[in-house]
Amino acid sequence: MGGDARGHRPHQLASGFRRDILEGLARPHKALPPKYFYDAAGSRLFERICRLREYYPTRVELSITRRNVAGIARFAGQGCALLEYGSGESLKTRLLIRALRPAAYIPLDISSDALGAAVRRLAREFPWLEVRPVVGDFSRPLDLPGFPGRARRVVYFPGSTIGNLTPEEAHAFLKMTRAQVGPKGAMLVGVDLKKDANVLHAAYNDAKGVTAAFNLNLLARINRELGGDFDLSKFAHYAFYNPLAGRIEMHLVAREAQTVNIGNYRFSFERGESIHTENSYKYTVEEFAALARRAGFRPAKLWQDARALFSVHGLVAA
Ligand code: AVJ
Repeated sequence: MGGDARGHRPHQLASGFRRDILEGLARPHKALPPKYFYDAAGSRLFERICRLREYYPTRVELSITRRNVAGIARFAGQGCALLEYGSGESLKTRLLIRALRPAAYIPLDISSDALGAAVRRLAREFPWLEVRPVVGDFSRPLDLPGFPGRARRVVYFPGSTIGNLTPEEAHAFLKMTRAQVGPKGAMLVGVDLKKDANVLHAAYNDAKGVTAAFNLNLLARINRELGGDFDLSKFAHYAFYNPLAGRIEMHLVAREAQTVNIGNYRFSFERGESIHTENSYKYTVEEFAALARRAGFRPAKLWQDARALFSVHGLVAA
C-alpha cells in the first residue's frame, strides 16, 4: 500500500464518525449516513450483496462494461488520468484499466483497508500502472494530489453510488466533479434505473438476509468503535421502494421501546421508531441526463443492458 493510503488523516475520519452518529441519532427523525456501512465487516457484507441473485446492479453493470469495454475506453481516451470514486477493487475497474491503459489511476475511498487491498492487487496485475491512492470522502470537496500534467481527466464513478445522494446533492456533486475534470474532462457514471418496484424491492430484501445483516452492521460498528450498547436483536431491517421520491429507503426499526447508550449519550426509541440509514435513488435515462446537463456536462454516450435495468452514462464537459 502507498503511503497515501495509510497516512491520510484517519483520525479525522474516526472523529467524523462519532460526531455524525451522535448528531444523526439526536434528530427528531433519526438518520445515519450510509457511507459508514463500509468498515471491514460491512465491506465484506457488501461484497456478498453484490453476489446475490436478487441484487442485479453489480452483475448487470459488469456485463454492460464487459460488452462495451472497447467503446467505453474509446470514450475516455487512452492515456487519460483516471480518478475513481470507490476503492477500485472491482472486476469492472480492472477491465476498464486493461482496455484504457490510463497514464495514472487515482482511486479514492473512505476505507483505507479496502484501498490498500485494491492498490496491492492492481500493482500485481498492472505493473506498468501508476497508482496514487487517496483516502477520503467524495461527498466533501476534495484536496487531491492533482492529476498528472496534460492528461485528460476522467472520473469513473460506477456502482450507482451516486444514488446515495439526493438529486440536489447529486447536482452539486456533479458540478464539483465537472470543476475537478476541467474543460476537456469527462465522467463515466453508473446509474441504476427506475423499474418494476417488485424487482427493486427484492434487491434490497434478499432471502438470505445479507442486506439485513449489512444494515444492522452499522449498529454493531457503533458498538465496536464508539462503545455503544445497541441490542441488534431489537432492531429490524426495513427496506422499501418509495415511488414518489424514486428511491429505495433503508431503515432500522425498533422492535420495542428502549434506550441506547453511546458513551455518555443516551438515546430513546419508541416501539416502531426508525433510523433512516440509506437512500438509493433510481433515475430514468432522461432524468439523469437532465441532471448532468444542469451540472455542466453534455451526455455524450449511453450504455445499457437489454432489459434496461442499469445504465452507464458517458458525460463530457459542456
Ligand atoms: C453501493 C449505494 C449502490 O444503493 O444499491 C446495497 C448499497 N445498500 N444494498 C445500493 C446497498 C443495500 C448500494 N450502493
